Amino acid sequence: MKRERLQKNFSEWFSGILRNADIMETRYPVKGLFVWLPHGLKLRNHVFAIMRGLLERSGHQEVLFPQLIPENIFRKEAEHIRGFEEQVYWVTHGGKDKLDVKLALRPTSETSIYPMFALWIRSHADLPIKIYQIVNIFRYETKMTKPMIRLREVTTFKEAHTAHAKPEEAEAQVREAVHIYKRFFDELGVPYVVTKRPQWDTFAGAEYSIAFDTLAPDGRTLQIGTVHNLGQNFAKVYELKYEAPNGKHHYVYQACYGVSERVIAAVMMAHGDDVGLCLPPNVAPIQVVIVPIPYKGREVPVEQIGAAVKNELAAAGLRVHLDERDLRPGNKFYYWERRGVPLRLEVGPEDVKKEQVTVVRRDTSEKQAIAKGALKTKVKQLLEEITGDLRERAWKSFHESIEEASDTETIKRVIEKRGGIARMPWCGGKACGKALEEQTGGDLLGEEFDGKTPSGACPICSKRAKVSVLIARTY
Ligand code: 5CA
Ligand code: ZN
Repeated sequence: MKRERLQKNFSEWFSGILRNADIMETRYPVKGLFVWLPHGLKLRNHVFAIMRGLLERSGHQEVLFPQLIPENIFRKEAEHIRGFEEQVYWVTHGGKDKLDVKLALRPTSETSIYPMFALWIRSHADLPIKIYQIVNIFRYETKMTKPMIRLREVTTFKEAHTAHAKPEEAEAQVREAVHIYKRFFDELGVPYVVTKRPQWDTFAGAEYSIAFDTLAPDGRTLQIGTVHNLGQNFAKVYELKYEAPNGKHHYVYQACYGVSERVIAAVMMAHGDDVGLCLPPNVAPIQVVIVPIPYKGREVPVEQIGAAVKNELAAAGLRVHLDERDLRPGNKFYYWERRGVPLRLEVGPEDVKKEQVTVVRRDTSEKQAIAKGALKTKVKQLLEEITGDLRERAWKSFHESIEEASDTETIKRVIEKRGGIARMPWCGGKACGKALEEQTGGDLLGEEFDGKTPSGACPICSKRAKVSVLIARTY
């Protein structure tokens, strides 16, 4: 698979794919808002089904909260407001009437959910609470908007919110969330680094934030998920208190964690190539496409076998499509390649005669014949192989883009010239962190979660390094 055009001009590749692979209509007349098209929406639903499964299996319950938040309630947590003030859309009128209390379109849902937690939490027996919802949110983003990546209406915001009796339980919840997200991205074959964001880049209202970043083909990192330890910051302003067995009242400890459709962009960019999409079988809307190759006078057996193959694979639980359109096979091949269908089956007169089917892998273009009797087993096996190979290839190239650096010149070379992530020693001081960002043009992603203690000195102050930190140019 060639990824030259993709790496050289990622933006153009990305917008081309959205249109040509029937993922998204980008001409909606409001900036930062886009339309999901059928193939894209199916992809989205498969991706988020994996997330739902992971959350349900770890004891999270799905809920659905309203989209509007009264201003007075929204404004309770000072840090949170400072972080979101500039990004909120306000509803000020109902018809011709000016509303007494303005209503915020949720930019995230802490301030909508936690007042209800206050009503639900009475005793220690009500804890822990672990809920999630998949909803739309609005953020008036001022950086350049981009479909799926930086939206003003995020249509697929999965946010989980928890409450616990003890600080160590909130801490453990953060670790569980990190584990869930790792499983999620591993299922999608999307490579990532996990870092603890520097203090100045912490989520508004959180004690600390853990973030997942992947790498776009142009060498910039993309934050694809975050996990926040909220401590008691929200509990104190929303009066989230429980009664302990000894009759004393305590504030709860909280965590929240979120991902958005940005992860779908990450799937597309991790596995795509110059032809177009290349989707992992577990989320591909169509896993196998069958293209009949009829020759004059021999159409009938080809079409019959095509239909039989389709029925057999569908009965085996695969998402399979038989392309019976009146188009040249070559055009059909290209059409499905662009859409990222993992396997193509061809049935021609020669296949009919030999009682076989020809199968072509989207990722490697490898072609082989499968005997009719082995079809089901072999197709399933190939889909599994593709899943593994895609993940491995993506991780390999990701690892190759992370380089050790001990001085600002090397950092610049790593993140600028080639594009990638530099790992370097850092004293942990804010002034040095800011200086590093300024001198290299990158952003500190943060200290690696569960990272090793570094050897070496901070490139700015030359003091012994406290942590290993990652730096990159970011989206
Ligand atoms: N309440 C917390 C956790 S649910 C929260 O809002 N965290 S967040 O702001 O970091 O957002 C979670 C994730 O949503 C981010 O890591 C990012 O991947 C994604 N995201 C945030 N803003 C946007 C946006 N404007 N467009 C697309 N995705 C976004
Ligand atoms: Zn320093």
